[in-house]
Amino acid sequence: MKLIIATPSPYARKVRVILREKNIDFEEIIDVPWNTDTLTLGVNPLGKIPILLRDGYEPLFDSKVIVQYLDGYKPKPLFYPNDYSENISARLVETVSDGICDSIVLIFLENSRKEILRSKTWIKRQEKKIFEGVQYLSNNLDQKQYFVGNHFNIADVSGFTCLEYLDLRFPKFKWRDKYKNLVSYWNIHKDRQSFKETKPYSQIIEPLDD
Ligand SMILES: N[C@@H](CCC(=O)N[C@@H](CS)C(=O)NCC(=O)O)C(=O)O
Repeated sequence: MKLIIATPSPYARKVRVILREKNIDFEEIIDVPWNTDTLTLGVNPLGKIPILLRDGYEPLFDSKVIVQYLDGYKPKPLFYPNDYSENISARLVETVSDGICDSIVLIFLENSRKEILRSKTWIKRQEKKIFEGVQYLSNNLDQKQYFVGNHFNIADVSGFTCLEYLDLRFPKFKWRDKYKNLVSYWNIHKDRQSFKETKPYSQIIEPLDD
């Protein structure tokens, strides 16, 4: 299997972590999906990474679809819990974490436009989603070691990845000052090998002209 990724991407990171946790052999191909020569062309009509390439089968895209596929391909350890109620709760945490990352990406892109073209109202709208999303994660976690149930699953992969994406792209928020339970959580999980090997870092993207 091959996985097309971008090094800062939190969505790609979810899949990169889970492939490692499941001990599946794969090759990572680094792309910059925002650039004109992106490898997503003709592979994902939405032009987004992550994309999982499998010999003889159609490409899979969207982190949730890929993780669902990997859970079927190699069920142990399972990332979408079998228990119905845990499954829904874990998907909610994943949805909020991904949504926070969506807003961070939108702000990042808005800020890469010429200053005169940037909309403060749009940025504020996205910031509200980030602030309320992180509050949701903190309330949901409470003092637990895992977001859902008593095992590491998709909720933890998404939640942890989201926190480190905040560090990379939205450090001015300083979530560590306000959410001590998230800090304890981050400390518990930060040395996990799959997280250490996939720490996000920036890429150079082509500037947006207009
Ligand atoms: N819902 C998608 C989101 C993927 C996504 O937005 N990827 C970004 C990189 S962080 C991308 O490739 N963006 C390129 C574009 O929108 O043109 C998932 O979970 O995989």
